Amino acid sequence: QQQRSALLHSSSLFPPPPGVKLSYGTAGFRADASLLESTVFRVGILAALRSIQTGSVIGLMITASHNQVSDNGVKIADPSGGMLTQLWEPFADAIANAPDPHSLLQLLDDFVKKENITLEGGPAARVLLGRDTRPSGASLVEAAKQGITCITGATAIDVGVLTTPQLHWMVRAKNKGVEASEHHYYDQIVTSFSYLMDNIPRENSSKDVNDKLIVDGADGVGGEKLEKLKSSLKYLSIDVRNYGDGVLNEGVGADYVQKEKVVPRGFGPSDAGIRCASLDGDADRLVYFSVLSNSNKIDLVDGDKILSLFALFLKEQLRILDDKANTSSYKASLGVVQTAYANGASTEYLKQLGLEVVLTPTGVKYLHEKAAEYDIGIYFEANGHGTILFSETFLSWLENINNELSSTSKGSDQHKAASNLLAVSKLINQAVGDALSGLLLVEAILQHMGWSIKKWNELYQDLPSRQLKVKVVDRTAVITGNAETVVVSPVGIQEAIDAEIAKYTKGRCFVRPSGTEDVVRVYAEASTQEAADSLAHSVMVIVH
Ligand code: 16G
Ligand code: ZN
Repeated sequence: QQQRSALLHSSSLFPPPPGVKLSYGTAGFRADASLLESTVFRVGILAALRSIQTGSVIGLMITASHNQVSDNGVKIADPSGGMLTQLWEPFADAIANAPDPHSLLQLLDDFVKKENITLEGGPAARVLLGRDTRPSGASLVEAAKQGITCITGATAIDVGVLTTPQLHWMVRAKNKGVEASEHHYYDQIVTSFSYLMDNIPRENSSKDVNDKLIVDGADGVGGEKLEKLKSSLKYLSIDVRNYGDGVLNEGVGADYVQKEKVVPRGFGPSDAGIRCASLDGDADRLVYFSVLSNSNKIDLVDGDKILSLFALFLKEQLRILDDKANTSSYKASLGVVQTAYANGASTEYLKQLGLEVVLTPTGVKYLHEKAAEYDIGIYFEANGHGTILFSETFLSWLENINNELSSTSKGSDQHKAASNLLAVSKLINQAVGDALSGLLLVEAILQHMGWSIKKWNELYQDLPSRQLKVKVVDRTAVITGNAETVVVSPVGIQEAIDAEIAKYTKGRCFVRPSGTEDVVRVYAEASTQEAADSLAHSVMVIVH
């Protein structure tokens, strides 16, 4: 009863904006920040309920990633540090859109019953609250706290300004019962990075791999954090630009660089030849690029190429480890997960390396789930979001082998391979794609290989591609199948698209409704840029 009146009272303080319908979408609620207080308050309640149900710490992150600074958003991290279970998404939609406190309470009542959540006498809710650098973040965190603490016994733990992956990492660490502060996060990535750097093969350490890296911080949290972190990174000299003075995501950041294929603000022709990287607004995406001389154009090294670099390195470490004679063998499964946006040339390259490649629909939750099926699952979206997942079974085998090798053949190639793999599993974020730890892994591997960014970029040549968006009356009318590669409904559309594709050499094209914007997206690829443009345009006409 006390609980009910607390909920009724607090929710009356956070009325939903009239006439706005919000949806949890691919990656949480996003909207103009001024519309979000009520939603964030309600997601706070939801997070507390999820914490009670799972008996674990839950995360709540306030961010709108690469979107403009006036937007904001909110999403939940589940006990594993991954995305909120998809089973709860419809409920998140329902409570966000409940018109008044009474209907909200009714929905909560029904949901608590349906999900068997014990509000009294069970475990108390604990929710970690993080936010990016958006000015609207502080007051939204307050709204979230109000929501969380409506639930009797619940605690909101404000961890301040963090990157999205740091918050996910902390949730995961807390639930594993290990040290989970921001300091421990840095400690873990710096230690494993230094370890990998110290293990560099001698023949490569003398090669001329530039140790200089310029990073575009998108004027967001990632740039700010990296600027503080960089002094503890051995063998790497990082020049961080856009770490907070300019407007977040405006002409900067991984999304801008990847989509526009031009230099971010603060970069220019004088940076030509130097390795550059760009983070997005909440530092869960990473792309590399090099500036072309005498222009504002770039050579983009996207998520597909980061994935290829990781895959190549891990495959090699596994091969070396497999050569061992004195250890019990374990056939580790290595799988690669992409979406339909992966450049066709990358998929072909990975398959030709002998790797198993699978496609899933767009959105981290789908890729992550698939990658978790392997001993080592590498996933990346072309836009730069991705990570590497290691299975518990494989990791404990690896720990044993590493110990064994360190007593029988310390310093051998096998021993190094085993410890490199262990270091990668600690460096790379096991909860979600993380631009900071991804960047350090790229840097370590480039040094291992003795490769310049140019050499890396030449692994394969991207096929020219074009992306367009189309405003339609109802984007939900477009239903896709087979990892978004075909349109299932309305009927007839796919046949028409196929007929267009058939006109082009290496033609590939698909359409899908966006999960974050009210548009249908078209992606086309072909052997020349003109052909890719023209294929995209003719398919746009079909969808219109
Ligand atoms: C979200 C997704 C990202 C996806 C993008 C697609 C997460 C954390 N983020 O940003 O993975 O690439 O949406 O947007 O899942 P779209 O549906 O508008 O094309
Ligand atoms: Zn992001």
